[in-house]
Amino acid sequence: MFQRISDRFSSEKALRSADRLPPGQSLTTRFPVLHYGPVPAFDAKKWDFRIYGEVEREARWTWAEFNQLPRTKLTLDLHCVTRWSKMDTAWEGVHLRTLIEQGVLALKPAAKFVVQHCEHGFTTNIPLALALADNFLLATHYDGKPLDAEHGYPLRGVTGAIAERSDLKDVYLWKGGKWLRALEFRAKDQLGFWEQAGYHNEADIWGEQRFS
Ligand SMILES: Nc1nc2c(c(=O)[nH]1)N[C@H]1C(S)=C(S)[C@@H](COP(=O)(O)O)O[C@H]1N2
Ligand SMILES: [Mo]
Repeated sequence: MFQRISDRFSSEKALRSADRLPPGQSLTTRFPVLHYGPVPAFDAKKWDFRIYGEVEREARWTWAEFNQLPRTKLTLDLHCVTRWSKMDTAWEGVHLRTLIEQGVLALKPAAKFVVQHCEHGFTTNIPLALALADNFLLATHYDGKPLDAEHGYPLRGVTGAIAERSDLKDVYLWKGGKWLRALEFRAKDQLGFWEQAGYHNEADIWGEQRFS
């Protein structure tokens, strides 16, 4: 027990000096589950994923169609506003910039913000620049396996920090919506569920933008 705690302190110290552990955060090796409301059931026959708003063509994909999209692997450090951080998490899924590059998705110039729409009406909003950045993924897999139900199966937004990529904007984990069903591209920003409840809209982990 004591050895485990002292190991954790020495890895926290190493990560802080490597600029990977943001202020006010502690390491965990578990994967905590955080959300409001019940875990939704998945029915492949009814599930769809929609893209709408400031786009050239709105889209609606079935689960089978979503699984045909080009895939990307991504390693992220996750930082939760409730002060846990989990490093080196391995994700796989669909990257929005790839969809644009391959002509699957075409945005209108007016698109500046993205709202993630999830089951049960949960929403979270991000700037377009973050939605297209290397550290945001529409994830179907965690650690080589399909997502666990409580972590968002079958699809979630996920965002975090990439080691050595200080050029990216890093935000708290709530900016990734679990049980994702649609992306709405918008000209104007619109606060999501936790943002309306008092969480900071920008959510920068290095500036500790936790609450507004
Ligand atoms: N649909 C949905 N997604 C959500 C939330 C939620 O309440 N509903 N909570 C967010 C919050 S506050 C956090 S910290 C992360 C937690 O993800 P995890 O449970 O996989 O750790 O999910 C985010 N995505
Ligand atoms: Mo959270």
